[in-house]
Amino acid sequence: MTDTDTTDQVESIAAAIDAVVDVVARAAPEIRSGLPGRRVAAEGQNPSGETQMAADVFADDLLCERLGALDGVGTYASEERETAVDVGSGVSVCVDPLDGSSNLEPNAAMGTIVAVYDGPLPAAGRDIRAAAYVLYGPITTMAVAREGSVTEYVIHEDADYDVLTEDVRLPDDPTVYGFGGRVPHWVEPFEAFAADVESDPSLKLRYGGAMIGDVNQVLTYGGIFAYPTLSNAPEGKLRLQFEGYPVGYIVEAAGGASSNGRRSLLDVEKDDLHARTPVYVGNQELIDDLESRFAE
Ligand code: FBP
Repeated sequence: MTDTDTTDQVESIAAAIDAVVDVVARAAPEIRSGLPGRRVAAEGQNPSGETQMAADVFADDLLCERLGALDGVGTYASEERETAVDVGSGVSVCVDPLDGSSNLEPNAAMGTIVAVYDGPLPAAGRDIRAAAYVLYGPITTMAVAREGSVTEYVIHEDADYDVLTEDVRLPDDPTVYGFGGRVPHWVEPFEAFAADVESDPSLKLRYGGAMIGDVNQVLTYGGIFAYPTLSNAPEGKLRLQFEGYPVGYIVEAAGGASSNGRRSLLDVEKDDLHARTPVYVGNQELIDDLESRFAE
C-alpha cells in the first residue's frame, strides 16, 4: 500500500488480493485437467512473437473470464494478449497463464504466474501488492507472497487448497542453480560468474526450462535462477510485468534477492506492457556476487 492509501483503499485492495488468489487456486485443477487435449500449437503468436499453444489460449481465456468478473479488479492483462482489458475498477492483474508451455510436449513442469498491482499498467515494480504462482508438478502447489511473507499451499483435485508451509524462507546454504539462454550468447560478466558457480562443489545444476519450476527449486533448496542478458538479446527473454516483478517480489519476500544485473527487479522501470528484462533471483550472496560482475 502507498503512504497515501486510505484505510478503505487498503481494505479493498486486500479483499481484491484474497479474491484473485482464491480464483487462481480454484482454476488450477481445471487448467491442469484441460492440458491433455491442448498440447498443440494454436493459430496465433503471442505479443512477443512466440508460438502459442492451445493450452496457453485456454488458460488465458479462463483466467480472463474469472478474474475479470471479480469486484475490485479493474484491469486484466496477460502475456498472451497485446493490450490490457478494462474489466471494471480496482487493482490491475497481470497473468502469465502458462509459464513454460513449451514443456507441455515433453510433459515437464509448468506454472501460472499472477501479479496484483495498485496502479495502471504498465505498473512500476513498487506498485506490486501481491504475487503468486501455481506449479503444475507431480502435485499442484501455489506460492503466494503478500505483505513481506510467502505461504505455500497444496491444491487438491476438487479445487480446495490447504497451507503446506507458512513463511517460506530460502535456506541459508544454497545448493542449486539453473541458467537459461544459449551458452554462446552469455556475455562475459555472466560467463565468469557462471564458471565460478559451476566449479563450486556445494552447488549443482538443476534446470527444467520453466521458470516457475526452476524458481521453486531455488525457494526449496536455496541457490540461484537466471535468465540472463544475452549478446543477441540484451534484455533476455522474460517479461517484466508478467514474470520479472512477480518472481522478484516472491523471492525477496522469502528472504532472497532479485536483480536485473544492476538493481532489484522491483526498481527496474519500463514503459511497455510487454517489456523484457534479464532475471536473476536467489540467495542474497549469490545475487551480490552476480551484480559485482556487472559493476566492474
Ligand atoms: P513462456 O512464457 O513463453 O513459456 O516462456 C518463458 C519460459 O518458458 C520460462 O518459463 C523459462 O525460464 C524460459 O522461457 C525457458 O527458455 P529456454 O527454452 O530458452 O530455456
